[in-house]
Amino acid sequence: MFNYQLGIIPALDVDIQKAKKIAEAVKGLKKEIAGLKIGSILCWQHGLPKVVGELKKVCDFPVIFDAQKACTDIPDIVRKQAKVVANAGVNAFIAAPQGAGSATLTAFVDACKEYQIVPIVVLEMTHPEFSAFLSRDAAEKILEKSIDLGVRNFVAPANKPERLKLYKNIAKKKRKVIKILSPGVGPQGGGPDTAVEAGADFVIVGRAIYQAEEPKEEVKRIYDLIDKAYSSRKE
Ligand code: 6CN
Repeated sequence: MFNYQLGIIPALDVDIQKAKKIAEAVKGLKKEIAGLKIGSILCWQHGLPKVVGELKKVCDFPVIFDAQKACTDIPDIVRKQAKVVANAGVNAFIAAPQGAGSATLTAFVDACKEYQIVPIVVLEMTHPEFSAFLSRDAAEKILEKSIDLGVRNFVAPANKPERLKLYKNIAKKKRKVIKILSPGVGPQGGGPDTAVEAGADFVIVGRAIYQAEEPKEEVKRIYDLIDKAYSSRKE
């Protein structure tokens, strides 16, 4: 699914009419858009199958479901959640296992494999004090465990570029290539270009796109920035 080298993932934290309008506006941007991220704001209101169905009527981008946040329960429930998500037509599912531990993460990855959706794992979050209740090396442990389970796609903060470098280096030491999807650009303080320079492969962008007067133009503008940053990046 993420065979792209680089791309933008609009986060559609809006109502369904607006989500469809944005999908319609960007549907021709095949090089720029790597997927669409949907989450609780859309899906608690309208239901996951309906949201996925409506978006797929408009465009054929992969749909990434970010339950904000999943993979937080007992392993049995997490397995069932992955099945429900896959049956709704979702292509990739984001996990945030920070509060749930290793058995839950293992069940999540296993179930994603069984139901043929791509598991994506959040390593650390973008907002201040996110780790107040976590051990210091929680993110590194999640990364190591996830890589061992076969996960290759991760979410890590665009507004903490030094952390992106660290995660890419940990993967390199394990002789694995990972992709990083980075939220936190614009209102959360990160730059799409500085994130890509530091190791992000995809930028997840919510407000900067859906609040723009011309979402399509904003996508093109951001792509231009990340494309230049990628060309100058040293792997
Ligand atoms: O670009 P915005 O700040 O408007 O939105 C960022 C999007 C939201 O959908 C938020 O839930 O990225 C998500 N996100 C994720 C992890 C994280 O640490 N911080 C985030 O903002 C994810 N996935």
